Amino acid sequence: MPTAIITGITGQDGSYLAELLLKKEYRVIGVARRSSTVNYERIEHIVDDITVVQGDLQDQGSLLSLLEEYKPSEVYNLAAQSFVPTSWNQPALTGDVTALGVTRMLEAIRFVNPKIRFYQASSSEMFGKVLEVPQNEDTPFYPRSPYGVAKVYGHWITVNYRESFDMFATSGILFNHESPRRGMEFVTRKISNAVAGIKLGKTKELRLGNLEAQRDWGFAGDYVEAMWLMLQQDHPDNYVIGTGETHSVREFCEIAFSHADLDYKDFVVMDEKFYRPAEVDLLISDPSKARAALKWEPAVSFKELVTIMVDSDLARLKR
Ligand code: NAP
Ligand code: F7E
Repeated sequence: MPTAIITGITGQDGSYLAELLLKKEYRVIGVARRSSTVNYERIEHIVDDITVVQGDLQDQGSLLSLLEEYKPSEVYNLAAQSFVPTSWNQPALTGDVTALGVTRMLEAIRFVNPKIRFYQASSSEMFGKVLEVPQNEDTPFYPRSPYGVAKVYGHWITVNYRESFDMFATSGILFNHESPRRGMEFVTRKISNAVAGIKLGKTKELRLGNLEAQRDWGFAGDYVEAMWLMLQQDHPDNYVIGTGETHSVREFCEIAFSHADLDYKDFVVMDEKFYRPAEVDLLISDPSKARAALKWEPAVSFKELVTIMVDSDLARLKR
């Protein structure tokens, strides 16, 4: 039975990846940071099938101990301060966790067992003010937030440990992926939750920032499959993962509200508060390398994703 360590187990992707690895008969060790209240909402249904251990990307010793104790063959580094607006309010913390945290995990692997296969959760935010459309593995980076800058560091330190120490260190450059488990502050979940609230008479309006921003949105359940596939290859590499389609926040609103027989124009209010100091206007992936090398394809379409999220929030709020 292979053992995998997942940092960020309490997050959206951590929960889907744990489900996938359990199906593949892995022993799953999920790393959660200590908090005063337990935060297992996304993993409640599998918590008895995995081992949740305390650890923190800000604490080198905790990472070393974990690797020594559980002897994994694969480490998936999904933990991060991942909300872009927070990265302007807490830029140093974002750098410490999202950038330096990667080095701490790579160092722990180098000391304990450099043969461990390592996955780094890199991001399309690294492309930022895009220098090429669509974006592939060779597109230069131009990050537009402290989060994007931290992810560029995380990406390059992963590549550097691969080249310096011959480690199996892979970087998955994933475009936005969403699900009913997405955090409430991200725009897709904010919209699906508001649509459900408005439909059920609990909310009156939805305040949003830039409706024209365009993203390549896929379903998180499809994307964790790509993470696993990357670590099953003969060699470590970098892969872009996305749908190859882009849609605006406005389009997301149109589909989400109309799925509940509502018109978004009656409820969406523009609010300067949600504009960013520097915006990423357009992201669209070229995932042809992943398609060819990993035989990976997303299964859920954009429209399906929107309706799955709205239906899930409607069901939840009705309960
Ligand atoms: P998420 O839901 O925000 O989850 C982040 C996880 O990191 C949470 O479990 C969080 O724990 C944990 N964490 C934060 N600080 C930590 C620390 N100091 N030590 C240990 N754990 C810590 O993010 P996600 O959407 O699942 O994304 C997973 C990864 O992929 C992240 O690295 C993200 O930046 C990256 N990514 C995401 C997307 C996307 O569209 N979802 C796209 C590209 C890349 P708490 O629950 O305690 O906060
Ligand atoms: O914003 C616009 C906003 O916060 C998407 C993270 O997982 O994906 C995510 O980062 C777009 C932006 O995600 C609101 O300006 C409009 O252009 O849902 P988001 P993100 O910033 O793309 C990448 C790939 C990651 O790696 C990150 O970790 O939507 N937008 N109005 C809004 N965004 C929010 N949050 N709230 C609004 O009211």
